[in-house]
Amino acid sequence: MTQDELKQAVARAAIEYVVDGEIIGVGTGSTANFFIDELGKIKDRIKGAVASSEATAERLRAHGIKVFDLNEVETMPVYIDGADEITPQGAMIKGGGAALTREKIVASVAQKFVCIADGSKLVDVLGKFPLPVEVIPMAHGVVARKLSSLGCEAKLRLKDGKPLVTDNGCYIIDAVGMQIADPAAIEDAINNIVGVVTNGLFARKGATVCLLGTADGVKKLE
Ligand code: ABF
Repeated sequence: MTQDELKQAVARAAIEYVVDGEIIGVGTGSTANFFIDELGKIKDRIKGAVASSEATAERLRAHGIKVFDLNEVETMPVYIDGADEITPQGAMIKGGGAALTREKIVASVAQKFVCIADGSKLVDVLGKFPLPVEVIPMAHGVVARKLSSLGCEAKLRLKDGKPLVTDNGCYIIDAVGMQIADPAAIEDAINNIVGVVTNGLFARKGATVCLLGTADGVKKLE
């Protein structure tokens, strides 16, 4: 099976977690896109969705799914999204698609986080994938220096030669080469750096369930 077929398989399997008549939180990225396409097929069963990025909102609307502003929603039963890395305990690195802050906000409102990923994302120790950190633009220099002192190479993410600007008008620094043995401690430490909006570690609130696409079928970790 190709990587896309594995992503499609987990996207289909995640439909089981959609609660009829409710609002669902929807993530960002290629796996989440496959999920949105599946959600489009059963859109009459749900009230609508909250999106973790402008790109996801656009795709949801293209399928005729109503997109709610998060401020109109107090809680939702489930948030479904991909990850860049995930441990068997459900701690994740996210933000390769630069949507980490909105993903973390929407996930914080959901009762359950269902992670959908192809099997290549499962790791024992997080950190091979560069850890994204969203920063206030005027603070990118100072934040990069403080991140470097934690033992990584801090690289400002660029797009077309200029700093990539997130949906929130901020920049992303990728922390390369960080060995993340204690994800919750590192999540807290980076969030405590002044100028950081949030970082891509989802450990304090990780995945409740992970659906992993493998050659032997979809495996469930919970
Ligand atoms: C989002 O999509 C991000 O947090 C993560 O960076 C990415 C995973 O991408 P893909 O599904 O394309 O592998 O969930």
